[in-house]
Amino acid sequence: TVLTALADGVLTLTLNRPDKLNSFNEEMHLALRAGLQRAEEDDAVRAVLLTGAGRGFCAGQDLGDRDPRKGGPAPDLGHTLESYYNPSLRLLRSLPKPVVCAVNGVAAGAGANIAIACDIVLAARSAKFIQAFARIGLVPDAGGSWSLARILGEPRAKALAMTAEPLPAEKAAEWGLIWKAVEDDSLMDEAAALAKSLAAGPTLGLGLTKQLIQSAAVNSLDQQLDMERDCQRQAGRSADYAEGVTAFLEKRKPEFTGQ
Ligand code: LHQ
Repeated sequence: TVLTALADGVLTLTLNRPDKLNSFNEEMHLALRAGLQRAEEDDAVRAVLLTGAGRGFCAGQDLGDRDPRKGGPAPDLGHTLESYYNPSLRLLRSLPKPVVCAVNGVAAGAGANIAIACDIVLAARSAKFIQAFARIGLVPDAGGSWSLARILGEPRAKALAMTAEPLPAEKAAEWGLIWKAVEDDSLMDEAAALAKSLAAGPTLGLGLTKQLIQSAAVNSLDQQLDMERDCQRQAGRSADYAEGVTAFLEKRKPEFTGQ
C-alpha cells in the first residue's frame, strides 16, 4: 500500500491505493509509519519524497472501513488517531531530514494535513486541499487544527475547516500553506529534483534547521537565540561545514556527506 524506493539518498514513499484515492486503511498506516521509521534509522536516506499514486494524493481515512450502517458501538476515533495518525505525524515532524511532499492531486481530510505537515510542499496546479472533516461531522486532525491556525491565522483556518471548501493549489501557495504550485506535468520532475538536491545537502545542518524553524512558534526570542547558539555549535563541528567552507575558498561545489 506504500511503494518505497531509495535512489540518490532520496527515500520515495508513494501512497498506493489509487482506486480509493489513497485513503488510509490500517495496512497503509503501518506501511507509511515503517517508511518514516526507515528514513529515521537508515543513514543512506538523506531526504524523503512523499507522493500518491494515481489521480489523487490522499483522501484521508478510508470511510468504508467503518460503515455506521453495519451497527455496533460508535468507533473510538481518538484511539484511531493515537494509534495510527499521531505516530506518523510525530515521526514526520521530528525526522532530522528534509521531507518533500509532491501533492499530485486531491488531498482531503487527514490527507491534506499530512501533506501540510511535510517540510517543503509542491502541488500540481490541479490539486486541491479539502478540510473535508466538517462534511462528516468531524474536526480537523492529523495536526491540521494546529498547522492551519498557525500558518493561516484564525479567519482562514476557521473558514476552511468549517466550510470544507476546496482550496486550489495556487491559492494554497498564495496563502503560504505550501511552497509552490507547479504545472501538473512537471510536478514529479521538480519534486524529485528538489528532493535529490536536498539529499546531497548538509543533512545534519538541514535537520537542525528544521527543528529550529519548528520551534520558533513556541519559543521566545531569548529561547530561540539560545537554541540557534546550540544548533550552530553542533553544525560548526560537522564535516559538512568544513567541506562547505573549503569548497567556497577553493571556488568549487561542495561535496557534502551528511555528517
Ligand atoms: C474513498 C475515499 C475515502 C473511502 C474517495 N474512503 N473511499 C481520522 C480518524 C478516524 C476516522 C475518520 O477520519 C479521520 C480523518 C479523516 O481523514 S476524516 C476525512 C475523510 N475523508 C473524506 O471525508 C474525503 C472523502 N472523499 C471525498 O470527499 C472525495 O472522494 C474527494 C473530494 C476526495 C474526491 O472526489 P472525486 O474526485 O469526485 O472522487 P470520488 O469521490 O469519485 O472518489 C474516487 C473513488 O475513491 C470512489 O470510489 P468508487 O468505488 O466509487 O470509484 C470513492 O468512494 C473513493 N474514495 N475518498 N476517504
